[in-house]
Amino acid sequence: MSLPFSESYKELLAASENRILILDGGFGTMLQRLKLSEADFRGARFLDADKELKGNNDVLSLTCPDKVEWVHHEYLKAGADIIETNSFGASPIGQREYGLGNVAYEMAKTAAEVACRAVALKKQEELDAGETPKRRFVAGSLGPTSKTASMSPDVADPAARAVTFRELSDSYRVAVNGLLDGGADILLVETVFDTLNAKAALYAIQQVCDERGKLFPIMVSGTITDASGRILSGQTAKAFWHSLSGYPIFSIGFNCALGAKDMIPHLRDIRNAPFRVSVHPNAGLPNQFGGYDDSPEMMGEWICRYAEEGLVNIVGGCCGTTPEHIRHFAKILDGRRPRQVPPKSGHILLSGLDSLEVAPDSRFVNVGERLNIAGSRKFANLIREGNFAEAVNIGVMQAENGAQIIDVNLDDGMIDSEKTMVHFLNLLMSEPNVARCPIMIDSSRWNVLQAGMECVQGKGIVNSISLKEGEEKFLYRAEQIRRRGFAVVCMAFDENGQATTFERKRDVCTRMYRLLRDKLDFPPEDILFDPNILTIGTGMAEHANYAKDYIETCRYIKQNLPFAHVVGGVSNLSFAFKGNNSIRESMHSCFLYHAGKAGMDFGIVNAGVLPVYEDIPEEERTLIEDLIFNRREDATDRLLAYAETVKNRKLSGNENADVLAWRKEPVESRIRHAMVKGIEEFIEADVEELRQQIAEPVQVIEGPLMDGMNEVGKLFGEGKMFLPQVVKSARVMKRAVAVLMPYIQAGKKSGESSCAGKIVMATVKGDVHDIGKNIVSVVLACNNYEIIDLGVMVPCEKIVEAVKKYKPDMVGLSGLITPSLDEMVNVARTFKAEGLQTPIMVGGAAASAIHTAVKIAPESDAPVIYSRDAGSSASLMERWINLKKRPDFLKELYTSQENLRKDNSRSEKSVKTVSLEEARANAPSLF
Ligand code: B12
Repeated sequence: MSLPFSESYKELLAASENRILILDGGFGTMLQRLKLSEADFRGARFLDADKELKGNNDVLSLTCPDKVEWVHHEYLKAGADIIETNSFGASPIGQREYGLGNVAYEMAKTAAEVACRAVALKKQEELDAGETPKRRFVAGSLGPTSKTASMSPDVADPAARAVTFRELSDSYRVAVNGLLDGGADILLVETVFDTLNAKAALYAIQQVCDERGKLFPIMVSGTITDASGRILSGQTAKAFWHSLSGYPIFSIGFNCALGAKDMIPHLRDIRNAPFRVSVHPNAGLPNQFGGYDDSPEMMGEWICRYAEEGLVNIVGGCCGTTPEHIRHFAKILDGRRPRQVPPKSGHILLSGLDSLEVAPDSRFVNVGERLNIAGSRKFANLIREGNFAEAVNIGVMQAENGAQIIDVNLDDGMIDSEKTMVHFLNLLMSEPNVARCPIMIDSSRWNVLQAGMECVQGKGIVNSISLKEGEEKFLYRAEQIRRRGFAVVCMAFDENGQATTFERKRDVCTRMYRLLRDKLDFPPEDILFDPNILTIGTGMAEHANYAKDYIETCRYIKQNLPFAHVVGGVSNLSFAFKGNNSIRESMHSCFLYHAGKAGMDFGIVNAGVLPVYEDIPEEERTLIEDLIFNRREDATDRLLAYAETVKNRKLSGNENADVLAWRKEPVESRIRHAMVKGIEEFIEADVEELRQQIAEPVQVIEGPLMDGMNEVGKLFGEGKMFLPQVVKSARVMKRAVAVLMPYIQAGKKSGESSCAGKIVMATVKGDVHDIGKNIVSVVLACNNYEIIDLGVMVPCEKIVEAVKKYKPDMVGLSGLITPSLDEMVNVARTFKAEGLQTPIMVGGAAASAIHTAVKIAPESDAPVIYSRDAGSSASLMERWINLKKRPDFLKELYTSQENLRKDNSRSEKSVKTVSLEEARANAPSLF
C-alpha cells in the first residue's frame, strides 16, 4: 500500500532539490573532547547498573542530555542541514550487552527530543539575529547492532545465526517508534554491514509507517569494510543497492570505514540508483593510535570531486570528523549542483553477493532447478539423509556451470519444510560460490516462503503466490514479499483453479498485475508471471493447446503488462515422454526457443543438458513443433512413434558411438564442432594434430577455435543456446589454448633477453570474459613484453594503482559486453583526472575502432589504440615503444581517429530529426 508522504518528507524533497544537503559529523570524536567518565555515563539514574556503561554513548541522551545537545548545536552552527540523533545503538538488541534493553524506547525518544531541541535553539538564534531560519532536519539514527543475521558466529556451524530477522525487526520497531515519538523527521539506517539487518530495519519502519498512516523519509547507508569493495557480509556496492531497490527509500549511500577518497568507486557503482545518494566518510583510515588524520581540506579535495562528477546529494562525516570538517564541507559545496536522480530503469534488479540486472536485451535467464526435492532424486535423498554439505555442492556446481539464479524447493511431506528451508538457506548463504547468485525461494506453502526470505540478504524471487485463496491473501502476501526485499512470481491460478487456456491465463495475469499495481504500487519490473507450462502429448484433446497457449500468453504479457517478466518450469512440458530423455530435451529446447522469442525471459531449467536448437534434426524439430503449436491432430502419435527410434540417443553433452560421425571430418571442422558442442573429450588431440600441420600455433586459435567461439556467440545471441552451454564451450577453448601455450611460448623471440616493454592487462570492471585477454597476454609475452595481468572484473582504481606502481608502457583493456565500453571510457577519464599519460590499448568483442575514436580517445590526454586481435596487438605495441616509429604511428592513429569521428558526426547529422513545424514547412507541394 502506498502511503502519503509525511510533512518532513515533502520538506526534505524540496530542500534537496537544488543543493547538496549537509549532514553532521562524528559523534564519538566530539565526546572524546569532553573526556566523560564512567560516572558521567551512569548519571544518577544508572548508578547501580550491573555493567560498565562508559562507551555506551546512547545512554548519554538520558544521563547527560546537555552534552549531547551541545554536540548537535556545534554541528548546526557548522552548517549541518541534517543532524543525526544519538541513538546508534538505542534498540533492545543494541542495548542488550549493557543490560539496558528495557530503556531502549526511552533512549531513542529522548535522543530525538534532544536533537529537536538543538534545532529549535538554532532556529531561535537565527530569528534573534534577524535571519530567515533554515529548515533543518533530525535524522533518527538506527545502527546495525552488534549481531549479524546472515553470517554464522560459530566457525564450526555455518548454519548458526546469533540473531534472526524477526528478532531484529522487533527490536528496530521499538527504536523507530521512540525516534518518531521524539520528533525525528527522517529515519537513517546506517553503517549497514549486513544487508539482512538493514532489511529487518526497513521491515520495522514500514510497519510503523503503516500504523502512523504516512511514509517518513528513509535513508540507508552501507559500510564497505575494506579494499575488497564489499560490505562485511560479502555484498558488492551494487548488490547492496539491488537488495534495497524495491523499498520506498529516500536515499542510499555509504558511511564509515573508508576515507573520502576510497568512497569514490563505490559512489560510482551506485550512480544509476534511482534514489538520492548520501555519503559520510571517516576522516581517513584509523592510524596506529586509532586516531584519524584527514584534515577538512584533505577530505574537501575528494568531496569536491564527488560534486564535480555529480555523484552525491547529501554529504557529511563519520568517525574522526568534527564541526571544522562539516563547516569546510558546507563551504565548498555551497552553490554546487546536487546529483540528478536518474529515473528507474524498469529493469529487474536482483542480487546475491553480486548483482544481476536483467534488461530487455539481456539473454534468457536460466534458473538452476537441481535444488528441488520434487525434481531431483539425488538432492531429495541427500536432504532426507541430512547430508546438507553434499546438497549445497549441487548448488555450487549449478552456479559454476552457468545457472544465474538458484531455485530452492524443499516441499516434501516427510520433512519439516520450514525448518529445513531455514537451515539449508543458511548453509547455502555461507558458501560464496553459490551465494553470489540471487535465490529463488520456491514453495507452495506461505510459511516456508516467509521463513526463507528472512534468511537472505540479497534480492531474490519468491515462487509463487496466486489468487487461489482470493484477493486479500494475494495482496497481503505480495506486500509482505516486497517488504522483505524480494521480487515475486505470480502463478496463473485463481479462485476457479489453474488457468489452462490462453483466455484464462491472460485474464488471471492481467487481474494480478492490476491488483499489484493499483492497490500496492508494486514495482512492475519485480513481477514475474508463471502462466503454467503444462504437459502436452498426453493424448487428451484438451491438453493439445497447452504449449501454444503458454507461448501466446508470453506475447500478451510482454505487450500489455509493462515491465513484467515471464517465467516457467520447463520440465512439466514433456512429462508424457518420461523415460525418453533424448526427446524430452529436444522438446524443451524447441519450446524455449519459441517461448523465448515470444517473451519468456526466465526459465527454471537444467539448461546445460539441452541440445542446441539448430542441432535437432529437422524432421524431429518439425514433429515437436507440430505438437507444441498443435498443428495436426496426429502430432502426438507421430512424435511418440519417432521418439521410440531415438530413445537412447544423446544430442547434448559428450556424445556416444552412434553420433560420432563428426570425428571423421577434417581436423578444423572437428575443432569447430567440439567448440560449438562443448565437447572436451578429443579437443587436446585435435588441437595438437592441427598445430603440427600449420606454421604458427596461434593460427589454431585465430582460425577454427575463434570460428567455433563466434558461432557459439551467434547462437547464444539468437536464443538458440543458453549460458550453461556457453560455459562448456569456454572450457573447451581454455583446454585447447592450454595445449598451445607452451608452443607459443617456445616461439618467443630469442636473442632478445631484455624486456621490450611493460603492459598492464585487465578485463574491465563488470566483465568476466578472459579468454581473449589471456591469449593477448601470451602473444605479447612471446614478443618479450612483460605482462602484469590484473585479471577480470578489475575496478578502475586498481588499474590506476597498478599504473602508478609499475609504470607500464601501455595499459591493455579487454571488454566483451556492452557495459564494458562505458567502463573503458571511465578508465580513460580517470587516467586524465589523475594526470596519467600512459596510453591505452583496447580490445575484445565489444570494442571497436569507431567507439574508441568517438567515445574513449576524446576523454584521454594519452593515445587510445584499438586492436582487433592478439596478432595486431604485438605490432601496435612495437610501433609505440620504438621511438623512431612512434611519430608516424601517432600521426596515423590520430588521423584515422579524426576521420572516424568526422564520418560519425556526418552520419549522425544525416538522421537528424526536425520539429513538426519544420517538417510541415518542408512538405512537398504536390498540387
Ligand atoms: C565464452 C563466452 C562467455 C563465457 C566467458 C568465459 C571466460 N572465462 O572468458 C561465459 C559463459 C562466462 C560468458 C558469460 C557472459 N556472457 Co559471454 N560470451 C562468450 C563468447 C561466446 C565467446 C567469448 C570468447 O572467449 N571469445 C574468444 C576470444 C579469444 O575472443 P575475444 O575475447 O574477442 O579476444 C580476441 C580479440 O577480441 C582480442 N582481444 C580481446 N581482449 C583484448 C584486449 C586487448 C588489450 C587487446 C589488444 C586485444 C584483445 O584478442 C583476442 C584474440 O584475438 C562471446 C561471443 C563472442 N563472439 O565473443 C559471448 C558474449 C561476449 N557474451 C555475452 C553475454 C551477454 C554474456 C553474459 C552477460 C550472459 C549472461 N546473461 O549472464 C555473461 C557476462 C557476465 C559478465 N558480467 O561478464 C554477449 C555480449 C553481448 C553484449 N554486447 O553485451 C556475447 C557477445 C554473446 C552474444 N552474442 O550475445 N560468456
